[in-house]
Amino acid sequence: MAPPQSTDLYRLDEDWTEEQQLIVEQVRRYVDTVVLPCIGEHHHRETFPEEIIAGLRELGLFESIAANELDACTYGLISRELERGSSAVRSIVSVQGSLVMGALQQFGSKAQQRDWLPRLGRLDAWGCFALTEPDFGSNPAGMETRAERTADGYRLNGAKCWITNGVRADFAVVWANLEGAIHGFLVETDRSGFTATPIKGKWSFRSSETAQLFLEDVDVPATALLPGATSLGAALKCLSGARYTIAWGAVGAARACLEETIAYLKARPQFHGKPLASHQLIQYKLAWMNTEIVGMELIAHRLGTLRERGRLAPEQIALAKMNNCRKALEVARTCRELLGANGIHSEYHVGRRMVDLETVLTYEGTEHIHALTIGAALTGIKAFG
Ligand code: TGC
Ligand code: FAD
Repeated sequence: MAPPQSTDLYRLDEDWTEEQQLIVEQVRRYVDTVVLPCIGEHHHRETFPEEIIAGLRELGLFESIAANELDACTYGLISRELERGSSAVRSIVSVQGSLVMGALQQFGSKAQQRDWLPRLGRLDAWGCFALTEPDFGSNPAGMETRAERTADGYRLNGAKCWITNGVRADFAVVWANLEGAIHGFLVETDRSGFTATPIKGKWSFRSSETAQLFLEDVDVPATALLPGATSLGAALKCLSGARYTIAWGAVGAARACLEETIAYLKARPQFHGKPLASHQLIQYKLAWMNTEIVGMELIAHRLGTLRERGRLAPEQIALAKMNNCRKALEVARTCRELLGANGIHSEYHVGRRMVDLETVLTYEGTEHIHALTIGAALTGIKAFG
């Protein structure tokens, strides 16, 4: 029998520079030695994996983001490798890096950037991104959170829902309607009138902290306004950055499911002592999954190239986010099935990955929303309403 091949059948990893391959190896080692040994237990207990933070800090990833040093494909590869461990861990990068630091870098004043970026980069401070509301998820344009001018700043009132890192955050990037247009505000979470309540009882993203935020007459100074964020388009630009990391991350989640499943199928005999991996129907499913993963990775790579050229359009990100999340979830569900009863047990990672991918499919724009973005680009007709 020929020796088994890596699941990277198209040798896509050979395209990366030596430096990128070293970074991939470094993040992979971190995931194997720090994330994977503890993440299942945190998922089970619904607790945040505090012990992974020191290693994440040592990787220097957030300092590179703060210094604008990461090229698009390296950022993508890091997201892919982190999600080999856990979608919830990759989400830390999407929120702290793309949404929060991204909002500061694109729309913050020099003073706001100076105050927060170095601390966020060292993970000495945390931020969260508060767009979704209880009654406005897919349609943030309808938000009810309001800002009004005061003598020396703004007063905010409203509620935000499903906010990742909302309890841990030192400040929230709060999107609020000011005089008919949506603006972004940096709101320190210890301000009077600001409350963050954890959302417990999730069956997906259990190792990620999610919160509901309440703002009751929260007064902030004039310097809290993100000067460049004066329309919903600003929030959507931040989302573009995070959706990019999600498209890459989904590749890592799917590949991790496939690799765990192949190892399992080779070790488990059924029918005449033959390993499950030797049955034709099973090999068909492995082939289908690997083909989908190659496709996902090619899309992510192309997205990276477009981003490096500064030519990334919303519909291109929508296509990658929609396709890669849906395909990753299908791969995870198929792997779960191929592990039989063991597929529903926490001794294996596929079940956790599968339920986490349900969140990944929904947040940062659902499948329908991305399909409608692509549809609008193809036809010139917006069909959201
Ligand atoms: P629309 O009129 O289409 O657009 C308003 C303005 O924004 C511009 N724009 C974009 N700009 C950059 N990137 C994009 N992706 C953009 N999409 C639109 C657009 O050109 C326009 O600009 P201008 O200058 O003409 O004003 O807005 P709409 O109200 O019709 O909404 C469009 C829609 C439905 C696509 C948008 O609302 C949407 O994307 N909805 C989904 C909401 C969503 O994704 N929420 C995510 C919340 S954050 C989150 O989930 C974090 S998860 C955290 C974790 O990883 O743990
Ligand atoms: P809804 O908008 O109510 O949609 C429900 C269903 O209706 C979906 O299937 C959707 O596709 C469909 N639908 C909606 N509109 C249309 C339409 N026009 N046509 C066809 N179908 C439609 N938000 C933040 O702001 N910050 C965060 O940090 C954050 N973190 C999150 C973490 C987790 C674990 C989760 C689960 C969510 C998080 N979110 C966050 C919220 C997330 O972005 C929203 O859940 C998402 O945008 C969808 O909104 P919704 O849940 O209100 O669903």
